[in-house]
Amino acid sequence: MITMEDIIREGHPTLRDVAKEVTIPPSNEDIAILQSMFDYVINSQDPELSQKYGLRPGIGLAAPQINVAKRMIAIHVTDENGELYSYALFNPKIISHSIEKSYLTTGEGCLSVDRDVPGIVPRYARIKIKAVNIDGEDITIRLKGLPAIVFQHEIDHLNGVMFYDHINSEDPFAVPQNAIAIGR
Ligand code: K2U
Ligand code: NI
Repeated sequence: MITMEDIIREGHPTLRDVAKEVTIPPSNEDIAILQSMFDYVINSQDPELSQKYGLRPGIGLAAPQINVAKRMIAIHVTDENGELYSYALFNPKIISHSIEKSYLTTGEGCLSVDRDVPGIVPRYARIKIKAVNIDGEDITIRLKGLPAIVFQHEIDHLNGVMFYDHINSEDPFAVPQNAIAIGR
């Protein structure tokens, strides 16, 4: 079971690596790793388990965050309309995106960052993702709102990008032109 001890923190070089594609069909080992990441995201959102095991609640997790430089992400998030987006994916890729941007009004955090980094994190408002699911099947997903933001945050981790890399250093609270504000 993944706990906070397994999650590496900023300064660890793996967080700045470009993660490697997972060979498809996935090995039993890669399937087990991805399942453990998905279990973390689910467990961390359970008040009892998160308290019992000291888990920081997460709506997403990327394999580099557990020091595995492979292209795997787990996401479990409900959007503003109460629709659940629950995925454990290999080799996710953004194949198209809107020009329009969006951002979380609260800013972003990260399980690998033990400090607040205030500021607007501009994201694409809408994205289309191709990936392979844990059963080895190709899938395509269209996303907007908070789920789109979470997927971009996790895919950034696969490319060695941290959320604060996107914050405008001159004016951290500058709102990107015509961007959509997303509440949590
Ligand atoms: O990758 C991670 O470190 C998990 C991140 C995911 C995240 C996605 C989008 C915006 C911010 C963070 C967080 O720890 S999950 C914590 C959280 C919970 C509810 C809403 C936003 C963030
Ligand atoms: Ni993160």
